[in-house]
This record gives sequence, C-alpha cells and structure tokens, in this order.
Amino acid sequence: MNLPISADLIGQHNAAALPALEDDFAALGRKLERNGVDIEAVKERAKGWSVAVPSWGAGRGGTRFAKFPLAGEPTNIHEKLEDCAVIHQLGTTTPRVSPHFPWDCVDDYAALREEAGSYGLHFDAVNSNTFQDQPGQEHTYATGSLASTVEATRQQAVAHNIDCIEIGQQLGSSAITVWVGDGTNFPGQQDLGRSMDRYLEGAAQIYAALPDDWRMMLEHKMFEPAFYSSVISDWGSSLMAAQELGDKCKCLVDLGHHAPNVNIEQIVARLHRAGKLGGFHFNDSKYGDDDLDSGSINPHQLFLVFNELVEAELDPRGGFDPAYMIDQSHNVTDPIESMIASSETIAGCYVRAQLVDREALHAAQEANDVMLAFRTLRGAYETDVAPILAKARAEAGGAIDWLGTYRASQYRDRKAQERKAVGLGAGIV
Ligand code: PSV
Ligand code: MN
Repeated sequence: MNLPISADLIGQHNAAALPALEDDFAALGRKLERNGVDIEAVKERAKGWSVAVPSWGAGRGGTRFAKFPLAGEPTNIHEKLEDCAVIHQLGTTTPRVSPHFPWDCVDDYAALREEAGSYGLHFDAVNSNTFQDQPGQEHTYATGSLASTVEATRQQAVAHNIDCIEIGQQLGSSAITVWVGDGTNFPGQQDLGRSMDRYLEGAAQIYAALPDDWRMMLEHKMFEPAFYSSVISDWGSSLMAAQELGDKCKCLVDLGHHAPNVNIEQIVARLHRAGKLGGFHFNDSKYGDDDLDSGSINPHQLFLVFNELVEAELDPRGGFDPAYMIDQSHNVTDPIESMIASSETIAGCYVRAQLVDREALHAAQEANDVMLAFRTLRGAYETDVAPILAKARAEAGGAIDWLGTYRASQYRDRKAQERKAVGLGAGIV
C-alpha cells in the first residue's frame, strides 16, 4: 500500500508513548472490571468502528465573509484522497471517503477507485449538488432545483442526481445523499404545499433510478440558503418524503441542521422507530449550521445520540444499519487534524455508549428511579476512554499520539512545497 506517512516515524512515536498508555489502559481495565466490563472486548468493538470523511472537508472551508487558505491544502480529489489517507493511517477509523459532485468530477472513475484503493480507502455515499450553478449549466438553481417551478430545471436536477448514482456505481458506492437548498426567502414567494409536491415528484424519479442494492438518503435542514422556508426543513418533512418514496429511501440526520436546543437524540430514536434512520453527518454547532468539529461544543449531545444508537442496535425493529459520515467545515484548523480529532471524539462517544450498564438503566427506567437512571447514563459519559481508543489505534497501525506524530511528519509543509496555492475567496473550494 501507498501510505503517505512513514511507518518508521509512527513506530518511533508509538514506542515512546506505549509505556504510559499500557499503564493507563491497565488502570482503566481494572476500573471497568469492577463493573463487569471486559476492556479487551470494548477495545475490539472500538477497532470495528468506522466513520466516513467528506472529500470536501479536506480543504479549508470558509464563511460567506472569507476563506483563509492553508498552504498545502488540496485542490482536487486526488490531493483530497491523499489527505484522507493520512487521516486514516494515523487515526485508523476512517477508511471511507464520501465524494461530492461535481466538485470531485474526473474523467476516469475506475482509475479513481483504484487510486483510493492504493491508500486502503473506499468510497462512501455520493452527494449531489443542486445548490450551486456550474459554469455552462443550462438552467439556474437560483430559485430551486427539485422543487423549482421550472420544469426544465427540475429535470436537470433529476438528471444530475442520476449521473451521481452512475458515478457512484463505478466508485463502488451504494448510497446517494440528497440535500437540496430549495426554499424561499419571502412569505408568499412560493406555495408551501405545491413546492413539496414538486420536490416529491423529482425525488421519485431519482428513487426510480436507484440500483436494487442502493439507498437514497434525504438530508433535512431547517434554513440556509433559504431563510424563510426550506422544502425539506425538518425530520417530519424528511420522514414524510422517505415514507412516500419507498423502502430504499431513508432520512439522514446532519447534527447542525436543527433549531437550537432541539432534542436530536429523540429525533434519532423516532426515525429508528419508523425504520427510516439512514445515516448521519456529524459536526457540532453553537448557533446554526456552524459545521464545527464533532463534539467540540456539545460532546454530551453526541454521547446521547450514540446512546440511542446502542439502544437501536439492541432493538433493531426490522433493520438498523445507519451510515456514519463527518460533515464539517474547517475554517481555522488544518482539516487533517480536525478530522482525526473528530473521528476520535465520535469513536469515544460510541465506546462510552457501550459502557452504559443497560440492564441497570432499563431496570431503573422501569422502576421510575430517576436519579439511578440518570447516574447510570452519566457514569458512562464521565468515563475517560482515551486509553481504549489509543490502544485500538496502535494495534491497527495508527498513532497513539496522532497530533504529535502528524506534526513531526511535516506532511503539510511538504505539500505546501508540492501543491499549487489556493486563491482567496469565500466558501468551500
Ligand atoms: C448542507 O449544509 C450540507 O450539510 C450538505 O450535506 C451538503 O452536501 C454539505 O453541507 C456541503 O455543502
Ligand atoms: Mn450535511
């Protein structure tokens, strides 16, 4: 395999960090054993955990005010794959990359799939883009795509989604995530009912083009770019659409796409109850769709989401197989560092949710022992699982101290010499 960071460097850093890690791991193992938990079994589960990274997250993001480029950041899918290879090599939990089209368009997708394979990477869900116009595009999406009032625009949006499915088949993907920016900025601008009808008609044509083993995921978002109404604004609209479209259509929960303080873990439980929990876009937010690093603002919420996922796994109700993806915008950090940190935080929430004494929790819930139920959950959240994650990483060939190892590799400095500089501007490149 063609891995970007020297295995010797990782080995040297791991050798230096291992004695302290063994010590911490043994201490945590004794603590967990007192609660009847086998740390080795938990570590094996951690090793089986993975989350996809977004190709678009490999570049520096930006706000509508500015983008501050990073020397050595990637500007095409080939360079993005190389950076994703670094993320997976050091962090070991991100073997899949979720591509976005037309941002990641190339001439030869079979070759792109091979290129990813040479890094030990695969492609995850493909994402369509009908929220931006492309050079030379015939019909504008300025006032909508699938829900546009213009028939030709709707057909163009459907055709683009079908193209994405075809590309995805060549890449070995088996899912398409559809997020549309359709909506309005003014009351009265469009009919709220009829725009949903138009959306559903277009979405049904995309659904009809799905291969048998594919899944379509609908991503809801409360606002932005539309500020008065969005067509698929919330999980209710998403569920309604997914139910109407059919079994292969499910709902995707992007953590940043809700009103402030919404109980996202309850939405997760509801979608699972309906058999429609398709997947996640992980990120964090303070105000709106901030796309900050997962768990950087509200790690407890992320843990509570994973608590629901463990409950769902124990009670699959006819199917539980959500797709896990990161969707972040890294405006002030090196995206490689942010994505390794995020994948570690997400894995940590998964592991802590595994530590909840489910029998004790369920018994306390049945008995309405409020404090015991709460403390049972909180105890798992308060457990520092870093030694489990680090040990799992080291055993999978990754770095115990991934940040120190990454910086010592001087990867970004080397790329700054090799790659073309990115121009100033706003938004995602
Ligand atoms: C929209 O805010 C979103 O969350 C969708 O997933 C897009 O595909 C992605 O961000 C990139 O713009
Ligand atoms: Mn998203």
